[in-house]
Amino acid sequence: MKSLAAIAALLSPTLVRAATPDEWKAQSIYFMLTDRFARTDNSTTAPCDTTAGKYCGGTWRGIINNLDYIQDMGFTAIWITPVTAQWDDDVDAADATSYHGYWQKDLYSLNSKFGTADDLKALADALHARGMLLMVDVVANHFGYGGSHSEVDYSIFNPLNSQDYFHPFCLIEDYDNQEEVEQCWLADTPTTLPDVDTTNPQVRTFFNDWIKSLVANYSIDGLRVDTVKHVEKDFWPDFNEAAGVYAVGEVFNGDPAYTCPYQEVLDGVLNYPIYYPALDAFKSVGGNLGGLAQAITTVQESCKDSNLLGNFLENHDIARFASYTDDLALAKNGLAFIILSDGIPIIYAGQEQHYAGDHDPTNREAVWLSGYNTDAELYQFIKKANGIRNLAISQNPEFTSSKTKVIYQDDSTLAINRGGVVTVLSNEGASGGDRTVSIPGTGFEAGTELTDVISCKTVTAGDSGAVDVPLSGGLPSVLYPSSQLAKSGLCASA
Ligand code: ABC
Ligand code: CA
Repeated sequence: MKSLAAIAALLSPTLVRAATPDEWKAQSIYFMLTDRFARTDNSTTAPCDTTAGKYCGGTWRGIINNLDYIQDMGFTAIWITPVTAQWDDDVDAADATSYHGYWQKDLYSLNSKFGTADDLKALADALHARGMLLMVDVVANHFGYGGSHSEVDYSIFNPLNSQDYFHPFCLIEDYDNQEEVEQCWLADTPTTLPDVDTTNPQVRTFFNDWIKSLVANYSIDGLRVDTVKHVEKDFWPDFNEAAGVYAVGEVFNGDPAYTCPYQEVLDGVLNYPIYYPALDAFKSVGGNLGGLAQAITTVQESCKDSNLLGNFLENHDIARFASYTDDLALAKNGLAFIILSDGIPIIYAGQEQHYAGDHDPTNREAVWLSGYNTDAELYQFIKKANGIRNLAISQNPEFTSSKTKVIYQDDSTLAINRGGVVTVLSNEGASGGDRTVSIPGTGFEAGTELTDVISCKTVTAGDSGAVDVPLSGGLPSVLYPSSQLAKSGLCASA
């Protein structure tokens, strides 16, 4: 018997998608702050001073207008910042504002700065019509209020309209004290973040009912869940279940022993455990590739399923990659690793334009100011890396479940094989010279012609799958059988 969801999907294929964790394994995600990606008027000159912390005018309609830019880079999904109504929705406060969307006051209303309910539904429809998915950011840990903890008027919150639904005030100071991390408040003045008493059964019912309706009302395919480590673990399984879609949680901690256990209560977590070693490997010439090789194994062993983790090298909370180094070859190696190793790649809007903003709030530059330049070097690189990943997924049903194997490593080279895509990474940077590295055990049959989809040069696999890989200018090499590139649009095959 077909499930109701399956019948509904048949009746309305573009409206009902509710994607499962397995379907998400095959996606590649472009993440944006709605306020900073695109405006309804399509302006590419509207100023946006990141340090002012004000709304810059991005909207859901703006995203709809620029989906070609995202899809042509090879992305199959987008993640947008929270959609709920905010404490200063219509007020431009003297201080920072809620342009990021993490200061909610009403779960059942939308942030009118970004558009109407119809606009949000139109975004889901526009994505689905392209075969793309919508991931929305949600917050259960706190609400937001302009003022200090002692000034909060709880009656404006919906549906948690009473102080009884919140923890008494205390500020998180010791991030090693888990009880404090869960029960105290994340921030206070100028904006305070009243911490929800998520142990209260009635509160749990509120959240589970809400998430179910949000996903249904706006045809949401997946969730990015904020501040997961600030809520007790046993809150999450029912929440994830009520959502009925893949959920990837934010657990801001680089230690796999701390972060991976959260994958027992949510489908996935953001891959902070691989972020730090990946940054150390590529943020400077001569970076630590051995540490990254080690981390690949540790994460595979510590997390329930490394292919359900969300991989990234940048986001709105951390310094952008280009703030460490403007070396494009290093940036390309970092991107190749994030896109072609275990997990679901997440690229933060502006990364493709090599934006160099440092910490919050300067890392939140408006993408329109780049003019959506599709000739940008990293735009074209991401397009290739996503392209080969999407091709491998379409040709190899095992790709999304296969695990990255480290097949070679020396001081300046790290070679990995995931699902038949061999990626040879370098930490030499753009001034790296020409060299040839012999990579053993690539898994390719002797005599197979391989194309490096980055340089479009070909090599032939030797005995036992050993390949002499030419590297130049510190660029990564991504090897795939030439015969399988036909009609892919990669290299000369277009
Ligand atoms: C605003 C200002 C900031 C100011 C802050 C107090 O107020 O812009 O300059 O510092 C939203 C907005 C922010 C805003 C905050 C607070 O709200 O986007 O602009 O900051 O009003 C999520 C979201 C984030 C969002 C919120 C709140 C949560 O992604 O955008 O912020 O809804 C903690 C939380 C994490 C949160 C992050 C911003 O803060 O756990 O959920 N992100 C350590 C701690 C982490 C901590 C992190 C950053 O510092 O362990 O818990 O994250 O403060 C590694 C360790 C890590 C360690 C890092 C630094 O080093 O393994 O554990 O992280 O080695
Ligand atoms: Ca909490």
